[in-house]
Parts: sequence; structure tokens; C-alpha cells
Amino acid sequence: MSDIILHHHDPSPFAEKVRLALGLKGLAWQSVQIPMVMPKPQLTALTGGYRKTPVLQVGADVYCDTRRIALELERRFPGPGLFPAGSEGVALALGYWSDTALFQPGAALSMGTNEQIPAPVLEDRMAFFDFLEDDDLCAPPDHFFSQFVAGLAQLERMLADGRDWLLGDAPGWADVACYSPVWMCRGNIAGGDGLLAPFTRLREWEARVAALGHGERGELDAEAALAVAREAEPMTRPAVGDDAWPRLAVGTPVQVAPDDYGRDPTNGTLLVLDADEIAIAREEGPLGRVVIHFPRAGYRVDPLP
Ligand SMILES: N[C@@H](CCC(=O)N[C@@H](CS)C(=O)NCC(=O)O)C(=O)O
Repeated sequence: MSDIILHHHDPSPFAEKVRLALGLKGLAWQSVQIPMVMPKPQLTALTGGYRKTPVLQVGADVYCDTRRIALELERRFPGPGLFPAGSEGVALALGYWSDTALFQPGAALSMGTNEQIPAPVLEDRMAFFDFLEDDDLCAPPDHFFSQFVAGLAQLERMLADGRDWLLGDAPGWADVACYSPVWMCRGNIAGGDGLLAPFTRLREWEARVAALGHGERGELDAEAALAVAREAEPMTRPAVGDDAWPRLAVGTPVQVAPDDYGRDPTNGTLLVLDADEIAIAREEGPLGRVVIHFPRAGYRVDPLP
């Protein structure tokens, strides 16, 4: 059985990035389906509170957020690389653009125009997505259409010289990250196919990204994933840089939370803090010692009183 466990739900566009990254690398992995709304007792037992989708688990190490997951997959399985031709910095920056400029209006449209979304999911996401106002879904969705289509036009322009992939000759993180809201558009926005129709190069690129596939997927029960964490030891060594902000020592009790939306905190003791990562250890509960990893960008770490 593969050591890589992805906690996700199939409709998640953020999870689609990671499924495609696993496909690009040709990896085998285990899929654990998590609920689309709270409560998510088995996921939060593992993460200590973080609830977003997806989360990657390897043994007793737990990786939150697609940015952290991408960097960890690259560290563990360097070839084929997610950042060809030195594209890591630009790819991560482009990923941030996609998560905000493209995903946010796309999420508003998917909730405002798609009547198939179950009421409990709609209610949960309205409370969760801080970038949406309650009124947004009552107003005509024209503004969000304008922003989403502006983002699609930008992608078309990135492909204007006839290149196959956004950052050069090989597929990478930039492609799967920017593809994610396009995938959401196809399945979830009413009239989504029509929005994409004028963008010829984008549609050809979309087919190439989809063809990366999802690697070799197996299915795993959430309780079995928790047993994996219980039986494993985390593989993370302490490493806090002298110049990391805030100035905290290994072992300090801290709280970590996203600084954008879905700010559910996770408490633990500090283990790693540098420009790329925050990792904390948790010892409580039936799982024993677990280390939870977050990206540095976009996350707050504060000492607990
Ligand atoms: N910055 C996070 C964002 C993840 C995110 O917002 N995921 C959405 C799903 S696509 C989510 O968590 N929705 C609420 C849920 O699944 O409970 C990442 O890159 O992983």
C-alpha cells in the first residue's frame, strides 16, 4: 500500500491540483473521502483543527494547504519535477494569483449560479469564504463573471506564443494550480462551457493538463488512515531559524491558523519555522505524536498565553 494518503472530497478544485500533481509524478496514493462540510471529526483529529480540503498525510506527518503539499511532494519525489527549469518562485506566485484572482470569483459564481449545490454546503461556504458578502449571491453575478473572464483572458495571453505549458516546455505546478478554477468552471458554474469557448489556446492547454491524470489511486477508510498515524513516528526534525519571525524557540506552545478564510486554529508546540514552513507537534489524544505542517506564506503563528 502507498504511504501517501490524500484526505479530500472529489468535487474540490484545490484537491484537483494535488490529484494532478500526483498524476504528473506518476505516484500511487490512497484516497480518503472527507465530508464537504463540518463536522469532520476524523480529519480534525489528524490536523488538530485545520478543516480545509485537501490535507496530505504520510505516516504521522500531516501537510495542510496545497502550497505546502506541493513543496513536500517535490522534496520526497523530485522527478518528474513540479518546477521545471527553475520555475519554483514564479509557479508559486502564479498559484497565488490563481487561488485569488481566478478562484474567488469562480467560487462566487459556482455558488451563485449552480442550483445543484446542496443547501448545507451553500450555507457552510457563505460562513467560510470571508471574501464573499451575504449580498453577493443575491445580486446579479455580472461582476463575478467579469472578474472570472478577465482571469481566463489572462491565461489565454500566457499561452499566446503557442507554448504547451504555462512556464515552458514541461508541465508543472503552475499548470495544475491555474487549471483548478478552470476545472471548477466546467463542472460547477452554470454556462461554464460557454465562458471557456472563446479561449482556444486555453482549451487546448486544459485538455493537456487533464491528460496528466491522477496517478494510481486506491481507496482508504478514514479510520485506517488514523491507525497509520497512530502506528507511525513523525519524521520531522526541529529547525527554527534565528532570523524567523516571530522570534520563537523550538517547543514554544503556539497557535497556527490561515490568515485569509476558514481560520480554524491548530495548537501545538513549535518544531519548524522558516520562510517556507511552520510545523508543530501535537501529543494529545489517541493518535500519539503527530506533526502538522503549514506553509509560511498565508499563515499566522502566535505564541499561546
Ligand atoms: N489555501 C488552501 C485553500 C483550500 C480551500 O479553500 N479548499 C476548499 C475546498 S476546494 C475548502 O476547504 N472548502 C471547505 C471544505 O472543504 O470544508 C489550499 O491551498 O489548500
